Amino acid sequence: MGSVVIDAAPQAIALDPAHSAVVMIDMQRDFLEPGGFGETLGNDVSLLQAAVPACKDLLKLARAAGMLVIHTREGHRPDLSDAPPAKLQRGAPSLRIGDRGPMGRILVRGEPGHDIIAELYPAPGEPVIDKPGKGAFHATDLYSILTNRRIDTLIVCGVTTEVCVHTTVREGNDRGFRCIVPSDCCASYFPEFHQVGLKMISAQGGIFGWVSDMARISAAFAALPEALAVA
Ligand code: TIU
Repeated sequence: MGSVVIDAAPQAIALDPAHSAVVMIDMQRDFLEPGGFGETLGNDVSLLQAAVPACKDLLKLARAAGMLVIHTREGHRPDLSDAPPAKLQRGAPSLRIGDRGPMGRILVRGEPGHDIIAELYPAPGEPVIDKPGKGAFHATDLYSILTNRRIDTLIVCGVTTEVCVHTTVREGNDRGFRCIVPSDCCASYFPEFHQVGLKMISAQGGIFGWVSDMARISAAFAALPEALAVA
């Protein structure tokens, strides 16, 4: 293991692409496009577009390197039976989870808003994890998929940095996975939370994981003999 060395904070990390996975968190229309869950909470959803170009590059790189790519979607069954009342009743959104909006019912599986944005759509065969919570391990089969594939390192991307990306990194770290977060592959409705959220991961010797970026990940893969550089 350790054929690709990625410059990162708090220090460089070596990974083997055969034992690593990209986990693309919740790049759904409900979070990134107007009329979805993110906007009902009062957020400026255009801020999340910042992560899309680097995520596109990372998907291209990972697929070229033969790495496992996993996508997640936050959402609920149409009858909302898997949505805790405490989540359904939270805050004062303009539309609640399950209400009908311009992209269908808010945060409900199968609705247009629940789907992944076109730019980052899963390729055939890539696992898509439907998760009811913020963390991708909670009430899903993600752990089984990763351990069955002998995955030890995750590159965790997506939205939002301090909510679902952070929760997943914390869950993954506690389950023994080494988590790398590329700073430009995630975004928040609150730029200051994005910055501080990343610092919280790499502080204290990398208490939850490592923070890098697409330029450094691309450079690391370009150094491979197979020349897997992103064009
Ligand atoms: N509201 C917010 O920042 N995030 C979420 O509700 N879910 C995810 O982060 N995916």
